[in-house]
Amino acid sequence: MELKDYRPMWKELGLNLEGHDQLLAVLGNTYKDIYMSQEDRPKGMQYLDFVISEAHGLRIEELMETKKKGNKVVGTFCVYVPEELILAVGGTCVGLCAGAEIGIDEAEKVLPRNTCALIKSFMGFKLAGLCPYIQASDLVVGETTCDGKKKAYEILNDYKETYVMEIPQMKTERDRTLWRGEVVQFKEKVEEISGKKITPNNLREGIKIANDKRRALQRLSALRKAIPSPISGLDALLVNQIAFYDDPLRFTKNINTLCDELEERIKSRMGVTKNGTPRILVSGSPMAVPNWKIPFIIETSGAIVVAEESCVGERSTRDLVREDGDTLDKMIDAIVDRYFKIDCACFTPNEERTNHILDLVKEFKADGVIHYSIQFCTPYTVEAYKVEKAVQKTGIPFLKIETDYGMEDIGQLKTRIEAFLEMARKCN
Ligand code: BJ8
Repeated sequence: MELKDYRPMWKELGLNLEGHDQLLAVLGNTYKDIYMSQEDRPKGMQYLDFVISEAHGLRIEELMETKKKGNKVVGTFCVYVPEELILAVGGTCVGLCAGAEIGIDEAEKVLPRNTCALIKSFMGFKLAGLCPYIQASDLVVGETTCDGKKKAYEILNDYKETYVMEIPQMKTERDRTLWRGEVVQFKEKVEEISGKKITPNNLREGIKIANDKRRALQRLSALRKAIPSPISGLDALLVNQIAFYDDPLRFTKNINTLCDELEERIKSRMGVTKNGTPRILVSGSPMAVPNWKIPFIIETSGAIVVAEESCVGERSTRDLVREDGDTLDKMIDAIVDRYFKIDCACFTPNEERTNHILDLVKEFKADGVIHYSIQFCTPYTVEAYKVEKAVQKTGIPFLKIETDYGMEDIGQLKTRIEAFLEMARKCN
């Protein structure tokens, strides 16, 4: 099959074609090495392979098509941005967080070196002209979560206008009032850029689309409780990563088809590992595409990741928006309540997160917890202390890892993870 030439589209979007070619070459090789080398992958993963292969091609073409029809594309960096409001006006929400080192040299011209890799990566992608999603976005939405992000948006705003939502840092009634005001203001912003009013009817539809996507992801998550697990942690992570930029209706349909296949696998006791393989819960900073380093090391060291307590995982999918609201006000309240439950480490105090990790350990029969923080991510690195204390009480081993997107420490990490898995095996 002849490959389509997307270069005219990339040029029109203002991408740096040479750098972009290099990015695609590196991504293609990494994906082949990490994903295509796995054994016994479910057939349903072919859809995800296809989406990844067309992430900068067909999917961008689709975004350009919808823009031609007058619909808006909104780029976001955080699961706090209510997708329902964007969907209500026929818009598309795309995740802009990046998980690759490429472009970091450019980022370090405007950001301190000791900034977390996720922030440097999205800044680098913009400055080096490598991200077709930010180029295609009609609105970019930042948020006041961690200090690094909120200050970086001030700089990003010089290159691409960035609307910032204020996220409270505590969960009192006063914070909820602030958050409700932010959601209402964001609704008005979405109405302004789209030229469309948000009504109970179109918002109901937006809520349903976003909830259906989350239901499919919850279904996938629940199937990973089976022993042996019918899908690798790497593949499940990929599904959660792609959820941030694929067409939500098509994605939901394909993930439900994948889940049908996994149910069949479970019935015939078919898994991707043998019984007795240590089951690991990974918790912490989000892993944006193509950040596959830690699960790759874990799963090539004889263990399996059974859940991710992270925004690219459980944290962004476990709660639904109530669907019983019959007025716009009640629907907005349902959105406010749902998002207010997100237990990001940017909140204080944040006991919900620790309790949730303990629940996941039980539900997924985890033999060990690996806490992952991106280097220089203060919220998650500091919160790891409390998580460690809580997990230690359960008697299962806990490992704290801090790393960036580079590959230099892969040998050292592998040695530490292998030693940890020895302990996890004893708890198995
Ligand atoms: S709700 S986790 S998506 S803020 S890794 S940039 S926290 S220094 S990404 Fe996040 Fe929203 Fe919270 Fe989720 Fe800062 Fe840490 Fe970097 Fe982070």
